Amino acid sequence: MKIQTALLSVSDKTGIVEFAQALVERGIKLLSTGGTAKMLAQAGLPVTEVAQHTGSPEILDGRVKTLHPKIHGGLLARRDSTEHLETLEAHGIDRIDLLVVNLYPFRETIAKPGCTFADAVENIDIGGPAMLRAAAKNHGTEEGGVAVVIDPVDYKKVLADIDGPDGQPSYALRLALAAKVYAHTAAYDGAIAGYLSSLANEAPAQNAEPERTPWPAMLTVQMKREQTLRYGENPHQAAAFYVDQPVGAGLLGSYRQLQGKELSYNNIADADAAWECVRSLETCGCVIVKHANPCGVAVAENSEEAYQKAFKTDPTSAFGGIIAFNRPVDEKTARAITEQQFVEVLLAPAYSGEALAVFTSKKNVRVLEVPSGNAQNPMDIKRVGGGWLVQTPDTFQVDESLLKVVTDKQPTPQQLHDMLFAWKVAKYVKSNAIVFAANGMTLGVGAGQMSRIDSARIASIKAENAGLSLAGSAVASDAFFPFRDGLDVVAEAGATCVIQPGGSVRDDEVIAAANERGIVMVLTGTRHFRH
Ligand code: 93A
Repeated sequence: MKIQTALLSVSDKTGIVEFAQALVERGIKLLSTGGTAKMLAQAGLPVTEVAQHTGSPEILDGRVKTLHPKIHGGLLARRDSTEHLETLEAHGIDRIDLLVVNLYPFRETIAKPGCTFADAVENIDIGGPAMLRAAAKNHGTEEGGVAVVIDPVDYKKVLADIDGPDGQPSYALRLALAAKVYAHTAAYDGAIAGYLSSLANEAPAQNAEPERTPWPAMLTVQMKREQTLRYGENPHQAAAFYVDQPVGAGLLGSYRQLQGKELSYNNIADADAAWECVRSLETCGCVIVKHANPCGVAVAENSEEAYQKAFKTDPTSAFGGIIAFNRPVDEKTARAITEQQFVEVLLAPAYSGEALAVFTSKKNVRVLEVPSGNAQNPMDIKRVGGGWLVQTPDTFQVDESLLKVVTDKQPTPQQLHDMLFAWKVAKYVKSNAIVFAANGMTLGVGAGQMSRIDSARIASIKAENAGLSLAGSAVASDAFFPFRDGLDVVAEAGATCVIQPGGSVRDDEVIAAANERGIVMVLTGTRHFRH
């Protein structure tokens, strides 16, 4: 069925004049609402106002413009039903074969600072979604149906099909466009529900039960597609990187890529792990990450020294790693990295011109600048089948005043320093995490094991492989030792002080073991699981 009539009613008027012009050139009659019609008429295009077409003027400040049987009948009549088509005839209703609508900018409106409730409500589009849903429902069959366009990027595809052998949008295109519509209207309604329920949570009725959690009943997130990625975690998975709107300075989403190959999905995930860890260090530091776990973390006088120390923890794993700094990178540091290892991604708040010149010789290395800032994600979100798990981020920090010494032996200032450093790193290591450290440098990292004792064993084996001595080192355990065996392993390896949350039913047994071995143990009272 050739397209006879198109209805155009758009808030985002990008490309609409050119598209309408192309439709007119193909002999298609245009119907349109107030603002859109005005724009088309100004461009010299023949257009009939919907109000004139239906014989009903726009009323209630435009709240009712297209809600009319002449519009919805024209969209909804089945093209393969003689009865439906006869009904149209009987009522003098024209078929509408192409619908071009995009909605009142509700999400953009509520994102504006100072948006009033009245602004928000007036930007809830009613007539637009009604037409979109009607047209999408009637996308039809191979023979014919309604094509519905919600996104200006699809204008070209529709024209290409009209110019093709069928003279109308193909069934495949109509189906894809219909699916896009329902996804869009669902998200649009979700945003409205989220907005209203957030207000409902803000102002509880008098004498109402207090809210037990700060979580809104509906959640709306604003994200912009920053980048379509070549693939996801694996080549058979499609992927994209979406960035919060607005994104806070200091968070990975605010990065600027200065050189190098396109970022991959895994690059971004690992870069985030490295960046979050390095920005938690107060003094000049470096973090090397592989597969989302730090394989070397160090603090030092300058970035170059910090890098050399971090590299020493595990030179084997550092190969192909992601390296993050919390201070500007200079030429010396850049040279140390490029001469010593293969690196996938570099992150720092700034680079000197000389450092950037060094990296140009390694043109594949992705160099990211992340502006300084201390924004935090407002929430952590994890996808599970059919839902999302939401939590506040793990921002809790212990300091010396919160530590409880539980052994006979008291820590020396150096031990305290080493334990707090190891503890800081352990927070960024996947559970079960065991981290050996001394003198502002990790010595062995055991990550992601299902039993704590295995993490302890792995951490000490790694130190041995890297030729590092654990004698006199500090150990952090991200959660309590359920039995004394894990403690025995780290003490055997040479650790002389241990920091851990405590809270196991066998704490007494574990503390007794520490006393027996003459080592120091301090409890934080808080754990840092990371999954
Ligand atoms: O106010 S509405 O909810 N009631 C309607 O009947 C209606 N019909 C179209 N909003 C309605 N629209 C929307 O108007 C469209 O979704 C589009 O976003 C906008 C285009 O208006 P104009 O052409 O006047 O700029």
